[in-house]
Amino acid sequence: MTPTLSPADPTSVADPSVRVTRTSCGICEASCGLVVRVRGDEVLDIRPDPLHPNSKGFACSKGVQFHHLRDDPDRVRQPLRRRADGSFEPVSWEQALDDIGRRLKAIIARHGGESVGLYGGNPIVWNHEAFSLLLGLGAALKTRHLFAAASVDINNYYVVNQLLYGNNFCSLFPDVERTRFMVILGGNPVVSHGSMMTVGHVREALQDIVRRGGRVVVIDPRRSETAQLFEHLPLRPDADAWLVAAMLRLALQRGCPRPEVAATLGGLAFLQTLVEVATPTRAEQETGIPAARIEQLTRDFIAADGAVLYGRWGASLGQFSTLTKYLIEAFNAVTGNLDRAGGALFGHSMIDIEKLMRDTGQIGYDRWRTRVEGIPEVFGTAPLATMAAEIETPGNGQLRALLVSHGNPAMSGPGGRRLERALGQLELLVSMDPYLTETSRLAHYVLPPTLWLEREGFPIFTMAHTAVPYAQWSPASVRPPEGARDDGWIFAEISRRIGVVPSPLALVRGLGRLGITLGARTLTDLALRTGEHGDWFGLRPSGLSRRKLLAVGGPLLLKPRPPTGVLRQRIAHRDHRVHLEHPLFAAEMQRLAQRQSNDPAYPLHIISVRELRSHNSWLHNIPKLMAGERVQRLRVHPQDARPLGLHNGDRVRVESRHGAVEVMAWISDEVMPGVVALPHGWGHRGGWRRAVEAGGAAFNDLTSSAYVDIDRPSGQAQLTGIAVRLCPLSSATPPATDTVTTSCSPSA
Ligand SMILES: Nc1nc2c(c(=O)[nH]1)N[C@H]1C(S)=C(S)[C@@H](COP(=O)(O)OP(=O)(O)OC[C@H]3O[C@@H](n4cnc5c(=O)[nH]c(N)nc54)[C@H](O)[C@@H]3O)O[C@H]1N2
Ligand SMILES: Nc1nc2c(c(=O)[nH]1)N[C@H]1C(S)=C(S)[C@@H](COP(=O)(O)OP(=O)(O)OC[C@H]3O[C@@H](n4cnc5c(=O)[nH]c(N)nc54)[C@H](O)[C@@H]3O)O[C@H]1N2
Ligand code: SF4
Ligand SMILES: [Mo]
Repeated sequence: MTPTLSPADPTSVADPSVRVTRTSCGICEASCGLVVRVRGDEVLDIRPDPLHPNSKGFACSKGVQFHHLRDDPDRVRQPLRRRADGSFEPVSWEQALDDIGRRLKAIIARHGGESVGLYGGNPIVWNHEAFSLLLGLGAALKTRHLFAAASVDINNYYVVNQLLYGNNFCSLFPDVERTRFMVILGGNPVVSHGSMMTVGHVREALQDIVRRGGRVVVIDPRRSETAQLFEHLPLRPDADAWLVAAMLRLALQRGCPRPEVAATLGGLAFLQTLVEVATPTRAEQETGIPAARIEQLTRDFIAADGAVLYGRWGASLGQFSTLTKYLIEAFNAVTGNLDRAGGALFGHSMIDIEKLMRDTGQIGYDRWRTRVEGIPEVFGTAPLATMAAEIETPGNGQLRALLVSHGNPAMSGPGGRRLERALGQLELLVSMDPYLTETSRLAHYVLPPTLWLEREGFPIFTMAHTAVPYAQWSPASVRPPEGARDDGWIFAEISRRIGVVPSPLALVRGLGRLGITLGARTLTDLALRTGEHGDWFGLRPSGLSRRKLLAVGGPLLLKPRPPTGVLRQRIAHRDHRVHLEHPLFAAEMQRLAQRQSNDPAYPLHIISVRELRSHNSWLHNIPKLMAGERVQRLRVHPQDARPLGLHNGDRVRVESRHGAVEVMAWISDEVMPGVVALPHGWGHRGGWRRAVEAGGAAFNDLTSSAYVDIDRPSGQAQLTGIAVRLCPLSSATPPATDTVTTSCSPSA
């Protein structure tokens, strides 16, 4: 019998054998509210939560199919130890943890805590306990080898937020619900469901902008699923900084900022000098967008009553991502759109993450630099692009042991094969992952974790950018399978075995040594209870606590909208103004102006594609999500395909200066001429059978983690706009003589 779901009370069911929980999805940043129905240990179904204040009854196929991942026959269900021949054997938790503890202790004794590293991948964002313990263990070991997926994603935000607003985690986000004009630079929210903005049913929310008479302009080298629905302006990959600098120059010439806005900004004269080089002519040359269009866009933006320039992944993974993000913030600021309805907003969260991260000592930039390449730290972490060099380079502080949680760096990290080789050289690699991934297969131990559906939690990060601020702390919806353990528990057990207390707080470490344990969950609850919405241990009976939220069982509305008019209060600098001046930005502008963007041997540029039914590298093993014979296809513009004699379905070799992959070509004008586009997350080599069968090639084999190829200030790798050439492997028709590339390497 299938019990019915009541929209008035999504948890009411007639069947007493069915247990219903309300939770939030832990796959992407939309963090949609979900209703999960369970009988015994079986998840009957997962549906959108119609009463969730932010996601408002929306969920995508990944969220509602997640129980198939829980039940996947390829899921690792007991700790595995790698044998000498590369195969794995099951071992008990005691055996695995004791041996890991012993080996770590020996490595630390010989080489110090610095020789141990930690990597937290993207899904750790939905596991605040594991994230706290990962940071805590890093602090206890005093290691600088603390890596986060943020460094292949948003470290440019975290650098700019720190310099401009005084806190890495003070991330402003677009007021999609009220804006009259939204410019999307390098984002595809119709597929990604939004990043660094948590907007329920984002496609509808964007369409509403147009319905209320506003505009949405999508600036993207590819006519993405979002661009197809709105105005599309193609631009050359990794030219965003030129576009925004030119728009800023024009805005400043047109009398921006107004005096009352200027009073909130420091460093206007610096900014003015900085963007001088970005004349409309130069910007047209670099971006491929006609100067007249850039001028019109700027005029329309200034004229709109509430406008926002939103730059995301595509504008964050080029070689100038920190500069680009800086220019975006500066543009919103000088046009008077910071901290106003319809512009860019400061978030409002159940737990003040800016304060939490400051109190735990994470906040900062460039307090130290990486050992080998001298890249600045960002909120206490080192960039993933430096991991291979830290493993490869001998000397004091060499990285010798690594614990990976919620991540697949061998696939999602830059410089693909180099990183894979480096991971293989580690004295100890532990991968906490539900699958035998490309990373896990290199590990000495694979430890099976619980999944978000199977543990208590809340989306601490995405709550900081919600269009509708709410509070939620969900119970586990279903028991984990027998062999799985929470990542947080695993970190705690490893810490115990090596004799450290995993906390960034010296006080907590001290108490721990006296035998008094304050768990990560207790401390997060403490932050909630003593915060703006807290119950202050009964002093404010209407306030919130973990216990209360678990008892409520679902989300609670905190405010109908995030606040405005809070700029002075939220900026952490002593003068409470936006700091636009920093020598780093001048140096970056100079580096940009001197860039040589054309490499005649590699005349095309490749960009990465995100697909609706994939999530980075990890949902390709779910048959329902792979239905319809999904294949990986390289999009090639007809103008570039013709001289090579390329047709749909032909095999083609893509070569960059860093590596090569062989893929299937698909001729399409959705990409602009000169640009090819390939989905990430294919070309699996691990033990997830369906994913491996799906074939394809690993995008990141084309990327580099070398110092010369990264965004210097953030250490972020270049994952978009990489120069490549195409070499047809099998083609129905012979290539024409004026071929785009003449110097392909002999193909394998
Ligand atoms: N070419 C290219 N490269 C990219 C990107 C791209 O678009 N194109 N995207 C970049 C971005 S934005 C990001 S965020 C990074 C992501 O990089 P990573 O976070 O390193 O990698 P993912 O591919 O997301 O892998 C996540 C892993 O976590 C595992 N996992 C899922 N849930 C849990 C859990 O609850 N506990 C534990 N322990 N493990 C879990 C999954 O099985 C999977 O193996 O990749 C970056 N790399
Ligand atoms: N279905 C699905 N959803 C996801 C994910 C997923 O893998 N699958 N991953 C999640 C993660 S970890 C993240 S970080 C978010 C990211 O979410 P978004 O920030 O929306 O990123 P993408 O969807 O990669 O869209 C980036 C867009 O930038 C364009 N682009 C590429 N290079 C450039 C460039 O140089 N300049 C400009 N202006 N545009 C460029 C691409 O063509 C693409 O349309 O998505 C999340 N949501
Ligand atoms: S949009 Fe993202 S958060 Fe929402 S259900 Fe899909 S995967 Fe989950
Ligand atoms: Mo990401």
